[in-house]
Parts: sequence; structure tokens; C-alpha cells
Amino acid sequence: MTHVIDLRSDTVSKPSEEMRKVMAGAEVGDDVFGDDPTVNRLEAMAAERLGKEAAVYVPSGTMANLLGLLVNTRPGDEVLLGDQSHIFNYEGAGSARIANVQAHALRNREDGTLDPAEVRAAIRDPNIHTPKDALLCIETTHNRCGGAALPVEAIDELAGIAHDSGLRVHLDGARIFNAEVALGVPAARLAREADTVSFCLSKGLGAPVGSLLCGERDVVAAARRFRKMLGGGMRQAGVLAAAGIYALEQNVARLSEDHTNAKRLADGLRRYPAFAPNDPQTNIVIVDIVEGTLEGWLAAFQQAGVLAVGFGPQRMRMVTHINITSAGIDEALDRIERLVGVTAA
Ligand code: TLP
Repeated sequence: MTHVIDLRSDTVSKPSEEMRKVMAGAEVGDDVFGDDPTVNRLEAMAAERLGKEAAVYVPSGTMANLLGLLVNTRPGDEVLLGDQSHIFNYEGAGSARIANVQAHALRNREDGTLDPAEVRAAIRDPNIHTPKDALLCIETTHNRCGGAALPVEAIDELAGIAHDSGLRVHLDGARIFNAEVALGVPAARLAREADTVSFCLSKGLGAPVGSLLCGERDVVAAARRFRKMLGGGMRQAGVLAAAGIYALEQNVARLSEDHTNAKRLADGLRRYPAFAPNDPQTNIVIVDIVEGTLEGWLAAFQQAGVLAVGFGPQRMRMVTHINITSAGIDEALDRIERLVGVTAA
């Protein structure tokens, strides 16, 4: 069997030998007691990279975002977010079920931003009848908007509108380092106006698990309590955190290779009338299926050893990552070329 080229997500990447060595050698303690030195080092490093006072290490991006909701709101508050955002679409309604907030989804524009006028209009005047708008969530890079890296000016403007009305701002920066590399703007600058920012080590950065929530010291302390409540307090987590430290030190600059590979993939696919890919700014290729069915193409790709996922009706997503080389992209395109003749109907 030919080797599988797995483009379902950047979450599928596997830790390198070097990363595994660092994990095996990690010094550990009990992180719930706060004495795992490797976790403490990762948290300090994350806070510094994101320009915040403190950070807390959690198992997943979903938990980091949920903590962001929990620390920035009270039950019954309203949260403004994008209708294409990960929090709104893919986090099991944890906002409603666990944070007990009402989500008010605003239209995401194609570039992943929200329309400032629509945000202004959505913020309700305080009134005995209305929910209290407590939080605005922004996402960069924007997953469903094809990995768009939001311009820093757009983030600043949206955050400014929220702050002027007394709302706090949470940035879902699951892939913020892809944005840093694509824009040439440090993550700390991108997140400057956000009160809390989450980011993931287990996506483009190639660590097996782990995310962080960064913010002010007292807010992170509150998040730590919620983390324990949710069962996210891990013990000798330094074994995992070591992978995160390695990822932050070694795997950020190379994200540009993933971005180049995503462009190469999109350019290759664009040659076929069946596919209308986006022009990827980072590592996410969104392909509208113009001829044939999504299910048909996904099955044919899988048969050929190229894995993608459905991302809406007649839309598929392919994501480049640390285990995908430019030769791997060429191989995937060769396999797809062989399919196009036989599967197009
Ligand atoms: N996204 C996953 C899927 O859930 C869609 C992926 O394969 O892209 N924020 C953003 C912007 C994300 O894309 C994701 C994961 C998360 C948060 C949640 O991270 P995890 O999976 O660690 O809970």
C-alpha cells in the first residue's frame, strides 16, 4: 500500500524523534501542586511569547477557549462571536452548557474579520430587559475562513469597540503562530488588545497535546480553578509540556514551509475544473467542489491515499503540517491527477 498523505488537519502530525527524546528526559513534579518545573517553564515562556502576565497549560484548545469564556463572563451574559468561529461551531456548545452564556453570532467576513459596524450595532444598551454583553471573541488564524490571518489593525479595531463598551476580548489564537509567520507580526503584538488569548501546541507546532490560555495574573489564577473543576489539572504533565517547549523553540519559523506547501497544493488543484480552492494565506486549503460530489471525491481521495475532510456541503478542507513535505504535496497532486480523469462525474 502506498503511504497515506494525511491532510485532514495539522492536528494529525506526530512528534519527531527529537521531540520524544526531550519528553522522555523532562524533569517533572505535580502540576496541580504547581511544582512541575517543566510546566512552569512552558507557562512562563507562553506568557512571554503572547505578551501577557501569566499562562495556564491545558489539555486542548477547546478547554482553553472554554476557560476564556468562564473567566471573562458570568452566567447569563451574552458573548459576541463570529458565525464561522470554532467556539460557535465546534466546541459542543460548551459556551451554553458549561459557561451558561448566550452566544450572539455575527457574520464573519471572508477574511475572518467581523464588520465593526455590526459589532457596534450588536452591543446592547444596558436595560432591564437585555442580556449583558460581556465578551467579544475573535479568531486568528481563522479556520473556517481558510486559515485567514486577521490584520492586526482589524483585531485592534474590534477590540477597541468592545473595550469602549465595557466588554472584554478573548482571542482564539489556536494557530496564532501561523498568523505571526504569515504576517511577520509577533504573536504578542497580534494579541496586545486581547484580555485573554488561547493557542495550541498540537496543531502546526507539532506537539502531541496541549494548549495555553494567557492573560492577566489574577485572570489566569481564576482559569486555573476552572481547569481543576473541569478535570484538566494534570499531574506529571511536564512530560507533555516538554514537547510544547520544544515546539515553541524549534517549530515556529518552519511554519512558512507549511504555508508554501498549502499554496502549492491549492495551485495544483486549481488546474482542474472540478475544484475551486481558496488562495491560502497560511496552512489551510478550502476546496469548493464544482463537479461531482463531496462524498465521491473524499472517498476517491481516500482510496488513493490522500486524506481530507468535509467542511460543509460541497466543500473539503486540506491542511498542511510538519509531516508533509513539498514532495508529499506533489505526490498527492499526482494521485489526484490520476483520479480526475476517472472520478469527475
Ligand atoms: N480545530 C480542529 C477541529 O476541531 C475542526 C481542526 O482540525 O482544525 N480553535 C480553533 C480555531 C481550532 O481550529 C481548533 C481545533 C480549536 C480551537 C480546538 O482545539 P482542540 O482540538 O485542541 O480542542
